[in-house]
Amino acid sequence: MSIVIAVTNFNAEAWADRMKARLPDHSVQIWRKGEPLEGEVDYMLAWKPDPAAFDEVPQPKVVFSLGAGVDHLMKMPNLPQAPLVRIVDPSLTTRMTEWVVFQVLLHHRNHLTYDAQQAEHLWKAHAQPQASKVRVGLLGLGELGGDAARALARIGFQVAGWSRRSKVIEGVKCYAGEERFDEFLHRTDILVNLLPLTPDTKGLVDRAVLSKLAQNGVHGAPVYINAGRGGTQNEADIAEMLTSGALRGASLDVFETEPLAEDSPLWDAPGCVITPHVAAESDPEALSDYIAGQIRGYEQGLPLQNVVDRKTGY
Ligand code: NDP
Ligand code: OXD
Repeated sequence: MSIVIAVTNFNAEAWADRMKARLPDHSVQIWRKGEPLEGEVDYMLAWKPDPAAFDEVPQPKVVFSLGAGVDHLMKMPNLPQAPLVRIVDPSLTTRMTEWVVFQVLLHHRNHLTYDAQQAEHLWKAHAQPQASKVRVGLLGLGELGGDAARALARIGFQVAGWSRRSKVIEGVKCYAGEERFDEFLHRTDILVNLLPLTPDTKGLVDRAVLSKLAQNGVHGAPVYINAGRGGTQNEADIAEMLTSGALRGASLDVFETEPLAEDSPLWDAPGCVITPHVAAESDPEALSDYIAGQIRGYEQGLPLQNVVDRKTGY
């Protein structure tokens, strides 16, 4: 059985070493453009590969995305028809929940104001509403959105979420489908986007959507937070709404083009927190265990887990 690794911006050698250590009876090769591979390929491990990889690598039986998102693969016209498996792992989920909870609390507890005051050596208290007065809404209630929603509910926020199919999550008001989208937005003070990038979600969060967020929240204007994918948002609209005060704040980990351009107005937009796609930097050892476990199970005849639905794109 053989594994091929095709990655950009990841350490291919380290991935190869980890897979060899876990599956010593498998051959592991690294794909490099124009360099022929030896023999058949059973499994391909891919992260933002050069599209030529799919022309040069013999048809694999399974493709593994080395991340939770698969938009980097779904956009490739020559993606093989083999099952496409994505990462679902606690080492990733818990990190994402940390980032989301931290950003929600940062805006809720007015941390940017206190940070600016500290720079001025200014001792000045501001009114602090309780979490139970603040309505957080999550776009996406999947592996990541569901976990973050539960954590925020435990802190005491009024939590709701929106997904494609209806869901039941204790302590979380669940909305589903386009017909309930506006209702969900109207009750939301802090919007957290954890949607995958698909044809249906591309450019979804624009001025029209953000203008539907609650205008009567205890903090005043709403806040927008995104750690899903930048392609689901309109960045010019967000920058303008932060500047005009239509948005009180934002926390953005993902952008349509990464790295974010040096001249993007988002860097200096008031109340905007920017992190460089690190919300859920995950542990490569844990992800390698997950992939090796899936390969072992597959070879014993067990079904693959977390296979992407090609029709919906996630
Ligand atoms: P899941 O597939 O588990 O969840 C996706 C959620 O989005 C589901 O609740 C799904 O609805 C919902 N959804 C998808 N399309 C629509 C739509 N058209 N309308 C309404 N709801 C929709 O994904 P994960 O939670 O594991 O990951 C989410 C995304 O987070 C990834 O795709 C990736 O892009 C991003 N990510 C970012 C990271 C970072 O460091 N910034 C790290 C890891 C992931 P339903 O439940 O009905 O299917
Ligand atoms: C992922 C990511 O999709 O890191 O896992 O964005």
